[in-house]
Amino acid sequence: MTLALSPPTSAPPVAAGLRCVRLDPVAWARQAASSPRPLGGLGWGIAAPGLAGLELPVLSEGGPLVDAWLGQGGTQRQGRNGAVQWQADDRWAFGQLDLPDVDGDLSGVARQAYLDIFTALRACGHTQVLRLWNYLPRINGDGGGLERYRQFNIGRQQAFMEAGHDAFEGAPAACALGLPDARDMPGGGLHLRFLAASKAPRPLENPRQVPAYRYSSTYGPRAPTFSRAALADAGGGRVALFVSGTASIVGEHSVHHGDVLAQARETLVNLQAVLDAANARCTAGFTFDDLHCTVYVRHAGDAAAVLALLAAAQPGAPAPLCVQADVCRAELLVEIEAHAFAPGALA
Ligand code: 3EB
Repeated sequence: MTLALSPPTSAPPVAAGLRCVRLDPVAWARQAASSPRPLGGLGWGIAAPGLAGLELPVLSEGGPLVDAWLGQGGTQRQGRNGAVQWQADDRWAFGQLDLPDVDGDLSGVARQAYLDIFTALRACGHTQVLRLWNYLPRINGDGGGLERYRQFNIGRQQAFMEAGHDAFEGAPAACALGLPDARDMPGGGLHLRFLAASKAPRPLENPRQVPAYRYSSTYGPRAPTFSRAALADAGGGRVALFVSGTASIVGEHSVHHGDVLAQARETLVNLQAVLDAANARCTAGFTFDDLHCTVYVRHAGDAAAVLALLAAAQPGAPAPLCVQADVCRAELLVEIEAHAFAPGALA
């Protein structure tokens, strides 16, 4: 008898080292039950076994999926510190924190969330953050005298400084997006995800932009705490590039107000500048086609035009994920983040 086996379309390679695979929910469940188990994942539009979902509408074809982060394999440890749950192997850790929404000042919640992350990093033995993902509801809303994103930035920077982590140069690659207003939904609160290692990554900046941690008080009393990108050794003779959320900002100012296509084009120029910065610091020779992108659009109706522009810039790349989310400045209509892996070494 012949068994009809489904093709192993989303089966991850067995190669050693850090990698990320985009899995449909069925493939995620299979991967979560086999070896190596993922260190963790970002559940785009879904909650799955062992995975708190990010309740963002998925606009790209294929629907909800999971970005699964796989590490060394081998022995895994897991733990809980404060509100953080983490899973680690000998080289990497992935953690998540999911808190209920608050209506009042977010700065205290953000500070405590980050202090919990730093405690978890010490507990799991991988104290260096490679990448952070931040999601909060009503990011552009008023939290009581100050925009909620700006309150978040106050608490985040405070925690970095209190815990002795670099709040300026050397801050991790990150993104910060708004969830749809969903106070009554289980997924409506603060959601943080992080990937960490024992060795600090190499932070990168974009010469077209002021470092975000040096933004003036025009954009809030405390600056956001992130670098434009980071390079890290991914094992197996490969380099990992983590590109932070990238938008239509030149210097420190948002440009092309009200014009999503012009914003998307400016974002691509910024992404190229980050690729150039990366290629000056490693031998990988990253190109646009290497970028596994996630596209955030404020308005669902803008997705098709932005995706067409991106597809033209990276004809050889895997199809990007596109989700609807609020971007952290009210005038920004689109933001793109990415990760890439390529053979090479840090230089
Ligand atoms: C910007 O360049 C756009 O607060 O962690 C991008 C990436 C943005 C990360 C963050 C914010 C963050 O300022 C917004």
